[in-house]
Amino acid sequence: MINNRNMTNQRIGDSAPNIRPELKDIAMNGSTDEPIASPAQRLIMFERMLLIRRVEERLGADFRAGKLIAGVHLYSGQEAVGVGVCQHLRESDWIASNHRGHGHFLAKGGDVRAMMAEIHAKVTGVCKGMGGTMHVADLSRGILGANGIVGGGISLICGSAYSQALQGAGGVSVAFFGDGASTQGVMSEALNLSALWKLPMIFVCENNLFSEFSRSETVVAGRIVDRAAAYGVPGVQVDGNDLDAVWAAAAQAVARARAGQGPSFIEAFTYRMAGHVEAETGFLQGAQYRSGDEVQSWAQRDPILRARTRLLEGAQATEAALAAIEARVAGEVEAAVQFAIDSPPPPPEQALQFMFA
Ligand SMILES: Cc1ncc(C[n+]2csc(CCOP(=O)(O)OP(=O)(O)O)c2C)c(N)n1
Repeated sequence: MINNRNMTNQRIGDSAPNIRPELKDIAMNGSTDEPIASPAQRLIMFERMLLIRRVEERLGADFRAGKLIAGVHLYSGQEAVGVGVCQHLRESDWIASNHRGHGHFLAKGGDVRAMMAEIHAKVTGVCKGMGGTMHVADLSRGILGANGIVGGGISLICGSAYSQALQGAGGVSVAFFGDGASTQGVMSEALNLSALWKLPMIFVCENNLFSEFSRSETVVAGRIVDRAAAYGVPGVQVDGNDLDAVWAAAAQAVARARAGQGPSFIEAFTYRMAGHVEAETGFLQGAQYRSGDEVQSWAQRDPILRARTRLLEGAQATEAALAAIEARVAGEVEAAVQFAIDSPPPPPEQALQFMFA
């Protein structure tokens, strides 16, 4: 049962020790009448999160081995946000992403082989090898794409939400962006317009506590979610490493958008387990911007391990069933990498094919 009255100034989460005080606060204020994902949905989401993690791990390893043509911004650690939100979306709904876009692409149902080939700049890639890691897009599945312009996806999603509002068919548009992007002017413009025109838009801020190598508190003034309140847009803060909490918050936001009640804002606290970009060790030259202890403390709150434990504790899956999923995902990733390696690069004449209309 979806309860929209929880959308204002609510905090949804699970008990979570060893975390920052404000997250503990969020974790302790869970409402009791949240909607709950079914066991079948939880299993689907577990598999999707695992696929994202294994893809990102493989891309990181392949980058370090010199097998990729560009640095990749990995989504490891943040999987519960993309998956918990996208589980509510239809293929015809739209999402827009940021530079950390592989996870959003896969969470929305993008094809892993076509994404892998795109990242390897092969003609079989989802953008024919012309876009690469920061432009994985598939319009046929409602994926407007990753985006190298911080905050760029927020304005794109405003446009798709406007078209959905005109169509009146209950479509929803979701913008995923980081805490750093929330400081861009475009977020205020989008909040204003979407509130004014009651657009079916959901702002999902993945607050992973860093903007590149700067801690969020040195870049962002105040609480990000409070910016939504200034425009009368209901907002929630959630523990973004808690799949159930993200799923519950997204259930309410999506229902509100489909019912024509306007935009919602979700600020999901999470942590990126990888570097800002896989190439960073080269240009940081040994400089540290976060401690090993901090990374370790977040590893203990791994969203995939937490989802796995809950499935087992709730008797919703057996070890054998989860092991079968893990083996299937490993095979899928291996097949995607092989597909990318075996595919040819784009032919030279393609370079001009998509330049002019
Ligand atoms: C308009 C713009 N400004 C600056 C950059 C450089 N830049 C790339 S990623 C990034 C940090 C973004 O931080 P955040 O939005 O929190 O996302 P995260 O990397 O933490 O996922 C910056 C400043 C850019 N790509 N585009």
